[in-house]
Amino acid sequence: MSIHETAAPACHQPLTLKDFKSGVEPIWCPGCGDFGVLQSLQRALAAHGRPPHEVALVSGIGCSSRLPAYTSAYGFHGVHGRALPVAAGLKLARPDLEVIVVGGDGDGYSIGGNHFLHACRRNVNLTYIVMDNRVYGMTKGQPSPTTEADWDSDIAPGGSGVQPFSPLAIALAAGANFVARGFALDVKPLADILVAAIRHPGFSFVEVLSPCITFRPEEMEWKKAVQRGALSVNTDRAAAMAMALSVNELASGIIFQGDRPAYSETLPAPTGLAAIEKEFELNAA
Ligand SMILES: Cc1ncc(C[n+]2csc(CCOP(=O)(O)OP(=O)(O)O)c2C)c(N)n1
Ligand code: SF4
Repeated sequence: MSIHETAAPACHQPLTLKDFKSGVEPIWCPGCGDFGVLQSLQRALAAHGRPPHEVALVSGIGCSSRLPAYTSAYGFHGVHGRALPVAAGLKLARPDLEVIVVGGDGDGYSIGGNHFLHACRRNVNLTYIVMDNRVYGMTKGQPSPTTEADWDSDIAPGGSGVQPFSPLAIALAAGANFVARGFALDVKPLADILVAAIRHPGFSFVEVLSPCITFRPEEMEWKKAVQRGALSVNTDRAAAMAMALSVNELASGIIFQGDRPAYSETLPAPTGLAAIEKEFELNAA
């Protein structure tokens, strides 16, 4: 365990993946990569050792954002693109909860892109998992900010012509304290990454390549193409950024573990309600 990790709290009963199942059957298309992410997260939560009632999963809208309903942890299925501010509020109000945010690339990088930047910058102690299938699955196949410029589809014939961005580079530039990429069908390695992300203080970002078998069946080729372990852990942000910009976009592993203090540790000491009221007092005279 590195000096930056928080220890898993002691738990009397060893937890298993089953403890994190809700009994609700996923309605994802058979073969959707999100099944792998669900299983990895359930494994990771069991390994982390906090019981379901101490965990809250927050999501936006999209196929991937349905994930909280499939676990026994608390869940909040909110508004498209707004999961991160909801989760930050929850974590600040209830620091005792393990708060994990999940969603898609459309949800997090497009409509929620602004929140993504500022969540990295604020560094509230959250774990953010993006199931990146490079498409809007739920709304039937529009290109997202990670879709290749020349991806040809009925909705964007010949491709959108817009270059995708690198979520890892953006997270690093904006200040995320832990950055990694996993592959949905590598369940065990992804679970290991998620445990490390959950235990790392501050804002942890895990980009997961999660194939959409319905609108992007060619992504099943990722099983062969993913470059496992091609990312290695940097503690220097500039070195991590150089790696993020130079490696293959299908490279997986942990790329950065930083030591920024989490937002709650950088707040000034509370002054109390009376002092705040005094500060805003209107002078009647
Ligand atoms: C404010 C708002 N705008 C648009 C939508 C329509 N909408 C629902 S899900 C979605 C995109 C889903 O794509 P993504 O987040 O990548 O998730 P996926 O379905 O691929 O898992 C959109 C545009 C919405 N529900 N609310
Ligand atoms: S449309 Fe794509 S992302 Fe949505 S459930 Fe089906 S395979 Fe998964």
